[in-house]
Amino acid sequence: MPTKPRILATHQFPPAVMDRLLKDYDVITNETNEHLSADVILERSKNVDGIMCSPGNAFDQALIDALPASVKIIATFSVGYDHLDLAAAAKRGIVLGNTPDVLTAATADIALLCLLGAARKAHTSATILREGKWSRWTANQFLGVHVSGKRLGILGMGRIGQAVARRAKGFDMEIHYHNRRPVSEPGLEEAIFHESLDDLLPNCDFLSINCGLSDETQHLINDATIEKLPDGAVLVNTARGAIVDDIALIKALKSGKIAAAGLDVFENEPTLNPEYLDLDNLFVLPHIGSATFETRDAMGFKCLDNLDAFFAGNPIPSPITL
Ligand code: 8YV
Repeated sequence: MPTKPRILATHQFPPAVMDRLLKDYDVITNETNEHLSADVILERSKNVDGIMCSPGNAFDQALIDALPASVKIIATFSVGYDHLDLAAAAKRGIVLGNTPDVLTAATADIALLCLLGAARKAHTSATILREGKWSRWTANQFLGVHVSGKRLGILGMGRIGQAVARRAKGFDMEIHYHNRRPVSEPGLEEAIFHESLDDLLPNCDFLSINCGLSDETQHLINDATIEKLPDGAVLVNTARGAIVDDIALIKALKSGKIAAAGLDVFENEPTLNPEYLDLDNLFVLPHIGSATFETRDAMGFKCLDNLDAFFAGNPIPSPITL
């Protein structure tokens, strides 16, 4: 029997994914599921043929340069790949794969949860209830921002942005978006394209961030861009925390320039800026965009499909390219 390729799994993945991984590969597992530092990854990568990782592990240039020559593929358990240095991997001839499509629906669902949660004060009202502090119904309590009929601006009209738009149409929202190019997808014919972010921002009663993180998008939402939003806009981020300058957002939430924010991601995860905790106009979640049983299994199987194709000598189904 030919020897199985050796894979370093930086995390414990869902049980069905681990079963398939362990059946088909010789796996170095992370039994305790603790965060692996770059040094530990290097130490465990000796004689490894491939690595299965997640955005928790930054494969920057230093780490990729130091990987043993045996490592030929890195399959990330994510659609986002800002944690991987593409140029460094290309220079080493390391193939990179990700998991697009399968998490589109789950992430778009969470974007709507964040949008509604922020607009309708879900966090504050539920907390007061749970703390036993809700004494009676009154007409002026827990009033939020009306959603139906409002303008939703989407920054990044890729798969997830489009899925957010489709869902928001169910709430009778008017869709505006900024993207590299206009999209012509069924059901989105009426969505209004804006060539620049500056054009989009004044049209956003709600702004949903759905673009990837790159040098161009880091802190794209900052003091200056927030200023261009209508007063009392609602901000939703389910993409990557670093696209928003947290200091600027906190300032805008305090002043009321931004009425409320719904975040599934934030800078420096998992450490939430403590100033956020004093704000009752924040609805925040711990990066659960793709966290359904079905989605996480499908993401794992996509990673394995990438590995299987690679070790069979075929092009991988979901390559990440420069
Ligand atoms: C994942 C994500 O849950 O896929 C991505 O890029 O941000 C999330 O949906 C997370 O990365 C864990 O792998």
